[in-house]
Amino acid sequence: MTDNTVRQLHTDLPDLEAQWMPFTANRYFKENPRLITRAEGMYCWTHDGKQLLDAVAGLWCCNAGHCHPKIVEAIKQQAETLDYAMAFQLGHPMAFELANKLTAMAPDGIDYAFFVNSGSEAVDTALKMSLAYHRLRGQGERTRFIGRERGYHGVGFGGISVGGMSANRKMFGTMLPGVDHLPHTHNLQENAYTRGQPQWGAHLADELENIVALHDASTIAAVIVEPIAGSAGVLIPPQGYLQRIRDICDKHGILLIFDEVICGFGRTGDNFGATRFGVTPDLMTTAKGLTSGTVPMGAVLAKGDIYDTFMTGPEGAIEFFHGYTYSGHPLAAAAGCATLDVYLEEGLIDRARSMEDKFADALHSLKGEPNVIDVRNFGLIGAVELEPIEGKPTARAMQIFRDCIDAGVIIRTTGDTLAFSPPLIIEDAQIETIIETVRNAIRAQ
Ligand code: PXG
Ligand code: PLP
Repeated sequence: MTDNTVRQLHTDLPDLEAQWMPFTANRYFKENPRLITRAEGMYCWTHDGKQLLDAVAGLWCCNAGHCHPKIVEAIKQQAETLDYAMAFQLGHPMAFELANKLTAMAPDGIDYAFFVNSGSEAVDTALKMSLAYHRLRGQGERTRFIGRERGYHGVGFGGISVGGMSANRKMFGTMLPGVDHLPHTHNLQENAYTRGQPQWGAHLADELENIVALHDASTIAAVIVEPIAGSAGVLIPPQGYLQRIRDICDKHGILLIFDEVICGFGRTGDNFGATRFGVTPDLMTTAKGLTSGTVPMGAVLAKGDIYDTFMTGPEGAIEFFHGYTYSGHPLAAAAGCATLDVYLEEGLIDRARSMEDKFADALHSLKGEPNVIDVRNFGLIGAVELEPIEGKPTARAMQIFRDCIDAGVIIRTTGDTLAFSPPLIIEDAQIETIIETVRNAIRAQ
């Protein structure tokens, strides 16, 4: 850890009014501001000099730890050399290098990367790729998407339509038409306190057959699921569940999209959820850990067959009328290349795997604490679910979140679930600090 005495402090806060903050209680925050002004490794520092241990890697993204020197240096060098290059009909080397590195990490058969700037854009891109793919194959009537209850796929209109978190949907009208949802797999009666994948629940994948029977396979373009649902409370796929979804999609010619925005880049103790669970989708959406959170970037990874299907029109013509000004942005691409090198050179993905048992032991030691009703984990993802205070859902978890910050640890809450997703560089003693801080906060309730 760094010497605290040399850190830069910002004790004078800027005027906070003009920023409309995302997914934040704006009025509470502006009355009780807590700004992060510096970060390094496992730690962040607030404007008033408080050190915080980061148990969620920013927002599930800083997998290599904060301000990794190799990644910082790569971004600096790139900023000095090439700030921006036209992304359409021109290119620059770093984006191609990153595509090579990324597809080398992906499951066999996933050979192409399309760059975007966030997980939400990755999801919209993958949905559009699915529609266009079927149309190019003469199956343009395949227009439906199947998501899942309690899924989170970002906040674009595509993502909230296939997503299954009602708070993120209810204010925004009718969204995309023709979307249906699989049931979620969360069931405390059957699966409370499971370590890793629950045994119960693979049969819930069969609900896809009923949905197919209702709409007819010929109308369905793609199924999109997170290998592990993150934002809606860390829902681990039951044993065999993802394979059954894969089999049903194959049977009916439906594309399978894994949303790997959280599961990618070591979070599950492997390169991706797909590689850890041994199930290969047709398209994968990624973001977050791709640049270890340093520069916004996402990527859709596609099977060769999908790319090839697009490459059939006249040469010299644009094959996919889609892309972003900042697709493959040089700073993001440089950050991505350096990040993937760091994961590899420092063995961080293996490290995540080697830490998962200790992490699970520590989390599950919270069983029996007041109001704890479940503990679940996979890789370096963990969750502790709490009994809500009657009439005040989310209040208990939010109070624990605030108490943990006061005690020097950043955790994340979703509903009345506490979520954990530390940087992959976490040490044993830091796991202990996180869990004991959370234990005290739970007991103080
Ligand atoms: N898909 C999945 C599976 C995600 O987890 C997105 C898409 C959207 O990514 P962008 O980059 O557009 O935010 C996500 C993002 C939380 C939390 O604490 C999770 C996310 C974002 C912010 C907070 O649960 N996931
Ligand atoms: N809106 C306008 C007016 C634009 O010109 C553009 C891009 O050229 C966009 C939105 C999309 O921006 P981006 O490519 O950064 O997603």
